[in-house]
Amino acid sequence: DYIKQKLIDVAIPKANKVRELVKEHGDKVIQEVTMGQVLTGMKGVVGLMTCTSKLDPEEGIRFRGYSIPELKEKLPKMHDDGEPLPEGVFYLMLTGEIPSDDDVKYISEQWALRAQGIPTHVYDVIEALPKDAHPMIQFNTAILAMSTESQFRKAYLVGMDKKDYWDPTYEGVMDLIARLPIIAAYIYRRVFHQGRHIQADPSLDWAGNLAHMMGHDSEELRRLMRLYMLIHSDHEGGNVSAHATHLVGSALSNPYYSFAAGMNGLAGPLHGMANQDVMHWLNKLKREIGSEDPSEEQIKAYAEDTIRKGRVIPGYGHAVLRKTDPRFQVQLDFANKYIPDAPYIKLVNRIYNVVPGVLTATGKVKNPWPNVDAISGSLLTSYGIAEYPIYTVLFGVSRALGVLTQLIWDRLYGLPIERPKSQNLQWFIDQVD
Ligand code: CMX
Repeated sequence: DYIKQKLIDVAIPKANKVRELVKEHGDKVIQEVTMGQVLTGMKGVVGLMTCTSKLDPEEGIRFRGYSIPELKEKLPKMHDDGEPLPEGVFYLMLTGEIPSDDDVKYISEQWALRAQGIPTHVYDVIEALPKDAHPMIQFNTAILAMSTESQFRKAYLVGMDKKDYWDPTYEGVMDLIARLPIIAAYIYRRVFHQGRHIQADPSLDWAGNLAHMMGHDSEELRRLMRLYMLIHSDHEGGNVSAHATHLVGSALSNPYYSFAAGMNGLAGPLHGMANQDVMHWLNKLKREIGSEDPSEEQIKAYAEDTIRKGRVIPGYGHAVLRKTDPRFQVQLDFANKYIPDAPYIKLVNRIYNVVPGVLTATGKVKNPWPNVDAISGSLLTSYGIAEYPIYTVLFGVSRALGVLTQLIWDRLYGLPIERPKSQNLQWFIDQVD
């Protein structure tokens, strides 16, 4: 595997640098932290080192320095006018370099190969769950069940030098990423298509295959799936799914345990489950107004009512972003290119015209603009994937690319167990007395 050798070459000087920073500059003060920051979710507190991507409040996400529009231009594609292959962003996050067509092809082939051989007990575990168990319950259970395959655990038991931990981690990560689309499609077909499963087509790319196994085979939908898998792949280190994966991984839990932890976080309504909740909000709006085509005035009144009832408007707001999420914008561009007249897209646009004003008027929402989840479900629905509970699973398949790449890097850097200090309420009171 030439990628492994490449990784060693890139990583050794960086790992040495990390050791040097700790040893020579460990006492350097880098930040002041306020009481408010600690008590409101540690926003802005630099407590993690993540190299796969970085989030700018105004500009949005950059993967190893490249914005989404830049990636659309630079990463290899299946078709010139199509979307970049997610294999490419994985390679970029892993090695720090823009891949060639051959690199991307190699990863596609590796994943197709590694996708084979999911043990039968994983399917048995899924089948043991009720069909109406939320797909995220089934997805996360399957991820844990797959951890019987962990190379890391086996190698650790045999006994291994710390500096080699990254190697079985890499193996586990590659296997896990390769297998997630099969698991996601299996759950989708089990729950929503009477268990009529569709075999993988090893000649297809990773995301195209996912669309195929879900039973949605149009070229346009494959393109949408490639885009979806690209843009959800990473969002810096402090978001719940990335942070949870990293935290659990810091105990040397294997990639399956670590990723399952991240996915349990993604299943929360303030994080990845928001994409499903947006659709519920939107359909309830239509039902309550009694129209398939609500006006801006009607949407405004409905949004104000949501706020009055003490609820959040899903798909809007962000803990870091302070502008329209470029991940929202790129999906809107896709919709405008292929399906500008789709009713759901029209509705998304109308909501976009109204909701930021409603949120701003509350005087407390720090970011009134749409995030990635404000449109993803409407796009998928417009293409016939109208089973909302699968949306967070799709988000999860994509998120594996970033958080698991970072897990390999955590091992390459030799990062230790994470153990921040906590204090009780009296301690905080004492700080101001
Ligand atoms: N609708 C209503 N109120 C909102 C809001 C929204 N979309 N976004 C923020 N607020 C409220 C907060 O609930 C908070 O209210 P209180 O002070 O009464 O508790 C206040 O505005 C300040 O919050 P904030 O600092 O602006 O936002 P946070 O960093 O605390 O939370 C987020 C960020 C994303 C959880 C929040 O904006 C939200 O709940 N949005 C809706 C859910 C959503 O779309 N989540 C997906 C995010 C992207 C992802 O991870 O997938």
